Amino acid sequence: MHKKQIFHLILIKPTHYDDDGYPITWLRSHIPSNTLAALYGLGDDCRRREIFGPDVEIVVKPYDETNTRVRADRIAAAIRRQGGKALVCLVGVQTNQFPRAVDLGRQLIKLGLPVALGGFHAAGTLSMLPGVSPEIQEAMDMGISIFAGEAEEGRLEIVMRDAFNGTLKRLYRYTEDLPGLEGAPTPSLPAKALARNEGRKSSFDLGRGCPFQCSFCTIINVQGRKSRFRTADDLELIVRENHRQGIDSFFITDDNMARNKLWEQFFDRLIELKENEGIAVNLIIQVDTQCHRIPNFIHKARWAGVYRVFIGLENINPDNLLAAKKRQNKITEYRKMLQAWHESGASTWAGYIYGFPGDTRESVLRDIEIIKKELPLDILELFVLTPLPGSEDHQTLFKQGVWMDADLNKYDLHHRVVHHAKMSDKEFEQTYRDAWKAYYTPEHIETVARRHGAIPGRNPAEPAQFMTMFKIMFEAEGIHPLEGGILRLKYRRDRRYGMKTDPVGVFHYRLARESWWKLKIYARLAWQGWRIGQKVKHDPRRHEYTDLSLQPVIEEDLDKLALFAETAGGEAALSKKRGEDLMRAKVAARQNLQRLEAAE
Ligand code: B12
Ligand code: SF4
Repeated sequence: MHKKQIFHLILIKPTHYDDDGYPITWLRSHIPSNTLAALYGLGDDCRRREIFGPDVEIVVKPYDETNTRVRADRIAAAIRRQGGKALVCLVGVQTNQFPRAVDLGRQLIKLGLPVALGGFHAAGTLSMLPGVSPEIQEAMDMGISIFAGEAEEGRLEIVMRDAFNGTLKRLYRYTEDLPGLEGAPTPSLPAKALARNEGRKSSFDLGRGCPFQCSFCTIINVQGRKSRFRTADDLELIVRENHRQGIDSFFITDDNMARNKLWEQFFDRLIELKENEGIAVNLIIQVDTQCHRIPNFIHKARWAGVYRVFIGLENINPDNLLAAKKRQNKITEYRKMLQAWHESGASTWAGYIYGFPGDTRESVLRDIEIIKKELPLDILELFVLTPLPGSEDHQTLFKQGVWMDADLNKYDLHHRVVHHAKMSDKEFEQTYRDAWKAYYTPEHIETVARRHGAIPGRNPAEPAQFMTMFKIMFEAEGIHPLEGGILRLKYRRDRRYGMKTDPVGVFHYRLARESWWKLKIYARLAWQGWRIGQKVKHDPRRHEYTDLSLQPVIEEDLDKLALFAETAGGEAALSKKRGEDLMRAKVAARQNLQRLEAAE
């Protein structure tokens, strides 16, 4: 029988280096990469359509370096063994992953494999900066093909065809031409790859692009300000395909589900699948701070299966929000919005950006205390305000020639890469660490557990466990908790290009010492978190618990809250809100009068 030729499509989502230069890889990661899933879906579609004809079999293999050690030599050896042609794609490369991706590219090219690299760093830089930036030029000179833009509408196919014909271009630029998503091949990953994630979760996106203009954000300059969406049929297909593999838990990666104009159709379709066929899903979504004002949004989200929401709170100081052009965030709505989610039984996780020009050590630590006391929030994710290539902030600093750290590995929102206007570098970094510590105290973990314990049916041990995991990642692993996982893996030979490889004994001695030190922190904090959870769970009076953050929002009392009285611009925000409320009341009264007059 005629043997088919193989075309190997290798998809690698690179990780980035820790401060010692070792790739951050785990035995199990928390959430699968959506970019990897998106490209796997597109590659699989090319396989099904037999784009190289019936004599060529396309084999697609995904690697997520956050949960799998990537060995360039083994990949090359496997391809040699099976024969055929290949393309290695380094996918979804963010700025902080660019150095690692290039190091992998260097190894793969040396082994004779064609390599293409795409993702937010390439797309963001090429969209916002003049010409081609030096690190991208360097990668191209090394032989890596750079892809900037999105891969739908046949673009991955173009790159694959060029690789097949040995005519890969140095640069593929689609930044100005954003593809539609309706009916596009949907994100998916094989069950074997998903099994490397804790809890067998998968992820997908239902929309891309955002109409807002936050100056720190890269999304608008890469995915555009016009939103593009998948359809409810696409969603159903994704859910059914995954359900067949036993996967019913998903992270929908859209930056803001509440701004997706099809949100109701999506939720309705999921509710139908649940009620009519018993296909029930568990969902994590991202929303904005105004989502509770959309009639039925929270109710339907919960019914559809949403159990956790990521909220782009960003800051509680209106002056900071204004400086970042995040005008849509109204601190006057934060409490109502968080209460609405909390009462619905969902878990609330919010991002908080630190490092605005107006921030001081005192203001930041005070804000953390206000959040703890007045907002019913579970997880607070602190991020260092970072001029990410692709954002307006980065473009402005670049044009002004302001110093920005040249080490892209640090652009993980967990390191300082610029100087702050009011704090020294040392004070800035110390304040960041102290802000994390200030939120994740045992007392506050207990408070959050109690807030959940007061809701019938909620397990208070759950938030205590999550908060403890965040604390452990920060304190023991020294990384941002969003990059965390289960059991860190470290390999002597995988150290960052240009850093020395430690001799066998030295590396293992250091690893053993470090592991022992970490183990002690894990044990102490896990025990502490478990005890808090159990204490609240078994408290017979837990349903009676209440505190200021859970009290109904009474308009007249708003100015008593530190959220408005003590934050920069808080009072102005409150009086603006009252002005707007007054205007709305006046318009309503006028309309009412007109109606009455018309009736007479
Ligand atoms: C979901 C998400 C996460 C999830 C990731 C898990 C998951 N399920 O994917 C979580 C919450 C863990 C996360 C964490 C972080 N994230 Co994040 N995240 C996102 C988000 C919201 C969606 C990513 C996504 O799936 N996009 C859709 C995919 C399909 O688009 P894409 O990646 O661009 O890929 C397309 C094209 O680029 C192209 N393509 C990509 N690669 C290649 C390669 C080749 C060869 C080709 C041909 C094409 C191609 O094809 C794809 C399909 O069209 C984006 C914002 C956004 N809207 O994209 C931020 C974003 C990617 N994250 C960002 C950052 C900074 C981080 C963190 C460092 C922050 C932190 N400290 O938490 C960490 C890093 C963790 C890590 N190891 O990745 C930044 C990156 C900016 C930059 N220039 O670096 C973004 C853009 C948000 C922002 N702040 O501006 N993130
Ligand atoms: S930060 Fe969020 S709301 Fe702001 S522009 Fe980016 S995606 Fe839109």
